Amino acid sequence: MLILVSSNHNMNILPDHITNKDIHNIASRIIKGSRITTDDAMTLYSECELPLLGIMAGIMRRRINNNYVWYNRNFHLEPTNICIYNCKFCSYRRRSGDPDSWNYSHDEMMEIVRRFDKTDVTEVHIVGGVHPSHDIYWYGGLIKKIKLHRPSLHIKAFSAVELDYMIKKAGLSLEEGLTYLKKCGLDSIPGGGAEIFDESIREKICPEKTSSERWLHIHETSHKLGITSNATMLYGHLETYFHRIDHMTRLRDLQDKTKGFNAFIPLKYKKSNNNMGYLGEVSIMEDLRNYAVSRIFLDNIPHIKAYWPMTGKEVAQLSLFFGTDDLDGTIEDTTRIYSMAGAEDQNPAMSAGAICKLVGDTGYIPVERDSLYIKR
Ligand code: V47
Ligand code: SF4
Repeated sequence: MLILVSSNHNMNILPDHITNKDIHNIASRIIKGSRITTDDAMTLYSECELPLLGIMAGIMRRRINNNYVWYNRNFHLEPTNICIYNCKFCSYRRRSGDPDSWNYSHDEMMEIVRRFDKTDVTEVHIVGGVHPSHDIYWYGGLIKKIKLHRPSLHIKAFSAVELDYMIKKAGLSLEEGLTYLKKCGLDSIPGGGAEIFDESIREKICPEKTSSERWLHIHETSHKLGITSNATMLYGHLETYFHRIDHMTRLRDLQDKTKGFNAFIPLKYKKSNNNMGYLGEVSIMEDLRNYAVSRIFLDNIPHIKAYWPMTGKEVAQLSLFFGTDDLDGTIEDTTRIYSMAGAEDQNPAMSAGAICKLVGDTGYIPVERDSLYIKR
């Protein structure tokens, strides 16, 4: 028997053949609604059968998100792929002058924004390389123009790495820089640049980049200023389960303090066209395991996002049975980050109707949201 309700109303979700006492114990705590520890997370990662992980993550996702799967109508704006850094996993960055590099002017980007004028997109996601010549006033000017043109468009912009550079370059404190951008029209911050927080792994894969401590401090400061954000985790490269749990622990601790994270987005390392390709990629089973453990562990972050341009549509759909509840958005073929890293969808775009069908086929209920997860 798979599911049985005992006389003391403590549901036993374990198949009879699971005899691991630790897993029994963790499952009963998940059912009761208690938080799992870092040791529990290690046990789940390394010893728990995948179907059972899916059941436990399903209990968590229903508690937090009912049977809903959230999506929005959005497009990306990627100002440049020229970057002062050279992260080893990055397939996107180019040197200035490279024929594959781009560096759009404000006018060119406003042209992209205007392309969506007659459509019902609600969000623009702006992220790109860290260009040495662009300062906070250049970025502030851009988002002011977008807001002036379309005030209702939510601007989710600039990874903590871009923010770090532009704010330092201007000689401003974090509070001053973020307050200035908020006044220009910044509504929320995406989750990029987190990679993996463990300093020894970070040193190997992106040594020059904003430190983990600074990344967390930027998000903490933005939360204090009322700017909510997302958090990512790049996995499937040199890190071990220990490093993933450390990463999520730092996020869970910060979220306990600020409650400013909307979503957690695990990003699987993709091997094409970068300097770490020799590592290959982890399996889809590993993706599902990782989604499930993150849903169970991060009990205080409301949404776990399956970013379909990275996973592919089918894995995103499957992940809904392993704790994810958010599929990001329609994207409108406006991002290059994952196509350049070898994602199967080279022109990522999905209509709202196609997203609803993809979700509906699983039995979950698709819900269109705004950028702050309010039903539209
Ligand atoms: O920080 C770069 C990742 C991130 C590769 O907040 C790679 O809603 C895998 O942050 N393989 C940027 N990943 C994208 C990002 C993001 C994406 C979707 C939604 C949101 C959100 C944020 O892309 C980088 C890095 O972790 N990345 N190269 C690669 N080869
Ligand atoms: Fe630059 Fe971002 Fe690529 Fe790193 S991941 S090289 S910061 S564009």
